Amino acid sequence: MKISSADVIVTSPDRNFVTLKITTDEGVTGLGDATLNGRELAVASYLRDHVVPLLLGRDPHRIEDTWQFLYRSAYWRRGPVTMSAIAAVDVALWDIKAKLAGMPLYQLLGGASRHGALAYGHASGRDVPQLLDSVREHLELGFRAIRIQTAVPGLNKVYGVAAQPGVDGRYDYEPAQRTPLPVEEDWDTRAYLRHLPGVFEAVRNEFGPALPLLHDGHHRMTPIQAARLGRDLEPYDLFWLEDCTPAENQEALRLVRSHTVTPLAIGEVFNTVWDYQTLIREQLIDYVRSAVTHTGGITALRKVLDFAAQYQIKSGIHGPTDISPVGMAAALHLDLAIHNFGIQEYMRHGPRTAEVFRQSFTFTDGLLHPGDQPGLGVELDEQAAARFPYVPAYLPYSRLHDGTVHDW
Ligand code: EZ4
Ligand code: CO
Repeated sequence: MKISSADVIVTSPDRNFVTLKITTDEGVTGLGDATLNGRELAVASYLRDHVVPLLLGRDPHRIEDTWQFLYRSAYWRRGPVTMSAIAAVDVALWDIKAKLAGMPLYQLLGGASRHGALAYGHASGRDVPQLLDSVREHLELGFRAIRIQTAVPGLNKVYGVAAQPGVDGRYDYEPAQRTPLPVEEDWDTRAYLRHLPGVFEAVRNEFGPALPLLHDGHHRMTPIQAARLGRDLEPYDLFWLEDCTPAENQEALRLVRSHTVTPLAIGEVFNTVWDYQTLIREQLIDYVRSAVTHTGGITALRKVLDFAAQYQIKSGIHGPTDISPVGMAAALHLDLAIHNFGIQEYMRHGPRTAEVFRQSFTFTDGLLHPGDQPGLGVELDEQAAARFPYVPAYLPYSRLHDGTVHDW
């Protein structure tokens, strides 16, 4: 069997998505998610201009060989654009292999290790009453673990807080910002550090000690600030504190870790195992946050997670709305199969996204399941996709009150 064509489909139903569709000479197709939020067309070009010509005529069954060929023959190592492109090829080939086997993909990864993947939803509020309402809405939707993000007094707009409560509980707090320039937000770490522990106290008082609560620091703290926040949040027993520092400097986590027992999660902007080497070997984190789609696909992320498993570190696969339903499905198959599953992030996509991507996953009693269709269980409606052309969109960025650019 040979790969006879590979097409890159860019569509923007509720936000921009890039999808790779690989077709074999026997007519079997596979899908991979190549979406890199805010830099979408770079991956589309990497695939169209540099990867698709290499795929034509190859045996679609040779997933490991294709992965190594694309990684090593590029000469230039790593990076989000390269690794997102390789991930899309990898996932599309797994989709094809599972369809040919007549099995849902998780069966080829070793079969189910659990009934479903515990998912966490995103609650947020501009003040505490609004946040408590948002938590209640998520509990009513069936979530059994909840991320807490809040506005900070004195700041106009803060990461993770919905501009307005969404329709039927769903919201995009950072919709593909369809503006010609990135939106500017303001930031003040000291104000944030003063405010956040009281918010968690209010949430615990309202919902009790059992509900798993998460929080995303979104790369904004220095190591000593992160150490203090982790310590101050200990009474509220977080499931995790995510991205407490910009973790390009892996050694910084030694300092955080030596001061707090709040569990730490890191890695949504990482793209290879090398970004985790010190973090995993020295047990400086508790959860691996990588997306399947930005870390070289199922083949590569599985290896990172197997490495992590030797240190009792678990998965927390990235699942925001900028991962397409194809990327989410890949995550769910991996979640179901691996032993060291931790939790799965789940922000629900908008209604137009569901018109373009026909999905077969389920969400029951707080657990996600990828379904039992052969392959990934996602189909792309190309006519629907064509109705939503690409719109340039940027992630926001932050400045401090004196105008200094800060990490967003
Ligand atoms: O801001 O995916 O934990 N989730 C996150 C996300 C990221 C976006 C950036 O593209 O931090 O919401
Ligand atoms: Co995050």
